[in-house]
Amino acid sequence: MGRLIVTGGAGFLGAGFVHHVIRHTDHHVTVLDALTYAGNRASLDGLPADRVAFVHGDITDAPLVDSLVSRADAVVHYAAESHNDLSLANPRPFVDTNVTGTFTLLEASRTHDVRFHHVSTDEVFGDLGEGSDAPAFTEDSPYRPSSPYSATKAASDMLVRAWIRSFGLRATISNCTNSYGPYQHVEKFIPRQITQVVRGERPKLYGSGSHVRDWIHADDHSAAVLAILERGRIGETYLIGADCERTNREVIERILALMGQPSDAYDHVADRPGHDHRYAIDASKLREELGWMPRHSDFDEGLSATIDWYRTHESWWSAAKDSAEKFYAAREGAGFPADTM
Ligand code: NAD
Ligand code: TDX
Repeated sequence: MGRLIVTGGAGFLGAGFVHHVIRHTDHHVTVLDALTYAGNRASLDGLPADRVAFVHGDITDAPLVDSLVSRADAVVHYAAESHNDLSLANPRPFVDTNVTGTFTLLEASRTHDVRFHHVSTDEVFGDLGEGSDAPAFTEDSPYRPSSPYSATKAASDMLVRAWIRSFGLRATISNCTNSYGPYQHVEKFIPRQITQVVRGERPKLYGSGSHVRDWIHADDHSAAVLAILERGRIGETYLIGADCERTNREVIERILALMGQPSDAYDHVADRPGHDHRYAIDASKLREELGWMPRHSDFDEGLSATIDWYRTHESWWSAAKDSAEKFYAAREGAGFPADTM
């Protein structure tokens, strides 16, 4: 394989993947990242300069993308606008980056016959309904995205499938569940609640908190992507998940307990419009074909380590926390979303 381009490598999962690749392989990596509000160069600190290069640029910049891809052996595509709440406030950048950006990368990869791996989400399948004991999503589940974010991710998956079928692009797709761990932006659920407690504020639970997410540690997600990149069958989609379903209420209560707070020291706030109720993934294909297994299967242990990381890396998240909380406060001040209170 050799020379990888990792798009979005200054983001949560992209940075985690670059660290994973440097630890476990001898590949060289070029990170292509626009350093939006979600990117942080410090997430790449400590990596060897002779194996990791950083290019500050946009995946919609076709000449730049073409020039980088022409010198690569594979593209691992993480870059995206990734936050559902922001996609409800302003969907435009989601279409630009997630759809047009993916298209730009696909065109360059087809031109230069470069192996492509597309990192996507379980949210493309929509949700399993309230109180549902419906079986988890599989690779054959129909696409039924709910939010502007998940709709643009679904669109990008469809583009990749079309480039495989129509142009013979050597590509694979992965759809993973909610990931957690170090370097995750503080707008997201788990780091938002941990950093609330660190700052002496109360965690914020949307609606009743009965919504279910299927959690996986970011390092297990990275290991799965690497296995698919190196050993996955071309043209195939693999679902990634670690069988760790929890309600949001349970997760907040665990965070509070692990941080020495009373388990009811949180606020219920207005629900997210169109809030997906439950996600769950059946990762049998990945486990059986590629022998992948999650290593961080103890959720409490993973949460404790993540809490320690945020406690000891306040300078990494402090400025982002101020702006994320301004966004949430403005939204609540505007009565968001009045009709679902
Ligand atoms: P993130 O928001 O933390 O990081 C996104 C990165 O992409 C940032 O560094 C940002 O600067 C960069 N970026 C954004 N627009 C860009 C552009 N136009 N050009 C170049 N770079 C750009 O996101 P994340 O949580 O790390 O998610 C990464 C990928 O994994 C996304 O494709 C997401 O859909 C997918 N995914 C995430 C999760 C999760 O739980 N976080 C789960 C499944 C799949
Ligand atoms: O303050 C909060 N309170 C709360 O109850 C926040 C920020 C979220 N929530 C709820 C909403 C969701 O049910 O927690 C759950 C998780 O929320 P997010 O962290 O925003 O994640 P989600 O919307 O589930 O999407 C995530 O997983 C799939 C990532 O952000 C996506 O990029 C990924 O594709």
